[in-house]
Amino acid sequence: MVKVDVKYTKLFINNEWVDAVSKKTFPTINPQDESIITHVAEGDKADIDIAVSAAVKAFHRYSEWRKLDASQRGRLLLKLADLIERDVEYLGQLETLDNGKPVANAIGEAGWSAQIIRYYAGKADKILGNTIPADGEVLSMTIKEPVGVCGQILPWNYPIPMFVWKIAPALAAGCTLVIKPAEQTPLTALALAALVKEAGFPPGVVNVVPGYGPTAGAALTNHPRVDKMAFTGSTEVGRIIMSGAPSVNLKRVTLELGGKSPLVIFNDADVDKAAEIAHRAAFSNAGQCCVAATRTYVQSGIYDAFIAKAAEIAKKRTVGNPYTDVQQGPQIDQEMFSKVMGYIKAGKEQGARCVAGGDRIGKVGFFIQPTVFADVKDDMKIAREEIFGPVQSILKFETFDEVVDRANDSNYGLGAGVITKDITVALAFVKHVRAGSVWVNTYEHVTPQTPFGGFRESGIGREMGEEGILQYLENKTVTISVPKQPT
Ligand code: TXE
Repeated sequence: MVKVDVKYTKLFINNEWVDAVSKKTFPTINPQDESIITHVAEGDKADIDIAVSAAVKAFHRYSEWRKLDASQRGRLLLKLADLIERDVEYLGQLETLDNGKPVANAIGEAGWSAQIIRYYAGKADKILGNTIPADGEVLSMTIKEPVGVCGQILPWNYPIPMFVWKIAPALAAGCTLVIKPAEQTPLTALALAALVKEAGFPPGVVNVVPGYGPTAGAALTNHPRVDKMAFTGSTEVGRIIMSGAPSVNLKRVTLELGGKSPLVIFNDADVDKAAEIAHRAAFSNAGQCCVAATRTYVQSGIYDAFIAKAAEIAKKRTVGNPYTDVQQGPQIDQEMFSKVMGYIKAGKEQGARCVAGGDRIGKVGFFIQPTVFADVKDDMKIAREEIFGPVQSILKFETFDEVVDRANDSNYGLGAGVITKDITVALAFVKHVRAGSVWVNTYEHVTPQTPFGGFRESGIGREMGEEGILQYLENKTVTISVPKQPT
């Protein structure tokens, strides 16, 4: 077992490390062996109130933060990116301890996060308004201003990238933040908070309050001084935030929620390549990925060959100690482990054909075999509900129209993919599928430059790219009297 030094376990408010007002702490668990890594200060309403006050003060019009030039905000973000890169190995190892993902992936995600920060650093002084040829004797223009104090609630599946997706556009825009990391993975958020301070962000601009959802998360959501909530997590909690947050003060809400994304493979695809893409699309991050392609539709002409290949790849997938060279670590916690095992049981009971995996691995730690179900029918639970584990469901189809209808028959609409050599079929699929991201002959290619988010119950708003920063800006229309002819 690798020894990782856990340096920060307190709340981060006003650039200081403080205990919770209640002095309470909660344990964070190592999913590899179910041991307690450490105890972390447990924020609650009282702590959220203090953190929001700090963020409100930091947003005051004469605060150090508000008086910075936009380009200086960009420079602070660039410094933060450099510090993340400096500590990339440590951050990755800490992430693996808390989350269980393979350390190479965790380090890769930390490095990628630095790139995301750089993208938004460059945007800080390129936030442009318009001049508008308005009717009348006026000059009109728009100014884009930061939305204000933002609450950001994070999930546990990609703790470092999720922290960065949230803070980078918000800070480039000039907002101040209170962040609640997921209770399963508070450690890297706190390590990143230390880097925020080291980079030179003024006190109160970024505050991190670990704690539980119904307490700290709800207090943030319902706080009247919070101007906007950004949330990534389950559709169930997304609904709570959507109904709760605006009812207090009409705060803005953006949501990145669950999915049941279809990947459609046509007869003309290279079976081996398609099976590899589909495998990564279903199993990356142990299937704990909002955009995981959990409905693999395969056309009848290549169906049997595809299943044989999909099962072969899944059986070769290496699962184990995430500090070693494996492709998959444990699931995040006991609850998710039990939930995923329940779906595997349901798949078997409802008559899907299990062609790989189907069981847990070992007796300690939340490890699950990469599992492939063939002959899945549209009404089975494993075809309809988000499993969030290493389970691939393969369904057979005959025609284009049939598969598009079936792909769209979901309340979700996060991602979709198509694999074909026929550009006409690919573009028709792009046009007709209802999803926020559509990939052609690839999958889950997500970049800082491209917006990400969902249709329907997969979310509201977009993160990343130009759209990502717009979610943290308000539009101010300015109209100035300018006579057409001076008197
Ligand atoms: O999510 P929750 P959980 C999906 C996935 C998974 C399911 C449940 O299907 O099986 O959600 O996972 C905070 N007010 N995704 O239970 O509960 C919570 O503390 C305010 C998809 O982990 O939504 C945490 O910080 N906040 C997903 C965050 O919400 C509340 C990633 C997410 O937790 C709250 C994770 C409340 N009442 C799970 N209750 C994705 N889109 O990538 C909880 N929270």
